[in-house]
Amino acid sequence: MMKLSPKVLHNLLFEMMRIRQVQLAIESRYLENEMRTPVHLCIGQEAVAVGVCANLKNNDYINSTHRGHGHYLAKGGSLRALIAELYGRESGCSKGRGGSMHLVDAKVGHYGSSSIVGGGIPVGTGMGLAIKMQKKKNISVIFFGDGAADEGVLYESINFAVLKKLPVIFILENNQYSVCSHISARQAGENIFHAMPAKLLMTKIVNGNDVRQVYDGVNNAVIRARTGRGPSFIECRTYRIRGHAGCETQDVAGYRTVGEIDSWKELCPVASFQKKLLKNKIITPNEINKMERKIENQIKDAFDFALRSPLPAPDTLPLYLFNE
Ligand SMILES: Cc1ncc(C[n+]2csc(CCOP(=O)(O)OP(=O)(O)O)c2C)c(N)n1
Ligand SMILES: [Mg+2]
Repeated sequence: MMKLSPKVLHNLLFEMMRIRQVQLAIESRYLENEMRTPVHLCIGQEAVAVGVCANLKNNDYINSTHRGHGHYLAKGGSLRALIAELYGRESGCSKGRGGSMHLVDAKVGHYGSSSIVGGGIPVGTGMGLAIKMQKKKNISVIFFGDGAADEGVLYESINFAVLKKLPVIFILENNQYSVCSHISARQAGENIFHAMPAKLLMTKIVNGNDVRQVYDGVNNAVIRARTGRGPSFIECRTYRIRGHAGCETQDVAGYRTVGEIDSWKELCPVASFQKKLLKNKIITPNEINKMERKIENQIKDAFDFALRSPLPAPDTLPLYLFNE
């Protein structure tokens, strides 16, 4: 494992705790029906967003998915603008027009999440091509789920990225489900992608619930991309604790067992990292308490901000449309 400073380790923990608490706060208010958007919570998957984005610079690009709150926050997106977006407010990151599945913030290199499963894959690959053609130094990182990996566009995009040696990193966030369908019903064999010779495409499988494993795996891929050696594919194995969409009570029953969910709760990426840092005396309980208070305040501030922000004015309805 790479040696990381206490400051970096604290930051990894803080970011994961923050994403978890934000998700819980959204969930707790979701049934009020004031957030008029479907939400796909990433509870249980925080280590992927944080471990990946901790390796990136502000001007690196990411493309995200419908389950994208964690990616957005980890890449430096504004919490106020996220919550305002869920409430459909003009001050939201997509001016209240996008909702939870269409977050965007070019200022921090977040070039959008998409409700089209797999939609970000060709876009992020194209952004890698743009970087190369413009001789820029940044890289393009694409988050996508195992459901998106069922689609042909992934293989076309990987082939193109390898062919053109693009600075692209494909991050497969394998939470084992596409809605209610388990991966074993959809994929032949154990590994989704392992067929390319290593020289062409660096591939790696990491424990997606271990932020250190994700960080280290992606670090190598980032170095490879930045030094012009081409794309990588990192599969992060994880689990979605909540249902496909909405809050806990809205998960449909029957497609997975309580025992399965409980066994993954035991592997919570946030609690396990917290425990590790405490055990190794890298953090104190008091420092964790302070982080919790800080996060609570940030969340309260963001919800207050969202709720006092205006809705988009009706006469702005025709703006931001393709109407040629
Ligand atoms: C092109 C397309 N096909 C199907 C859907 C319906 N759909 C929405 S989410 C989803 C599951 C995606 O699973 P995965 O990529 O593993 O992401 P996860 O929900 O697990 O984060 C599906 C099939 C869609 N939105 N877009
Ligand atoms: Mg999935």
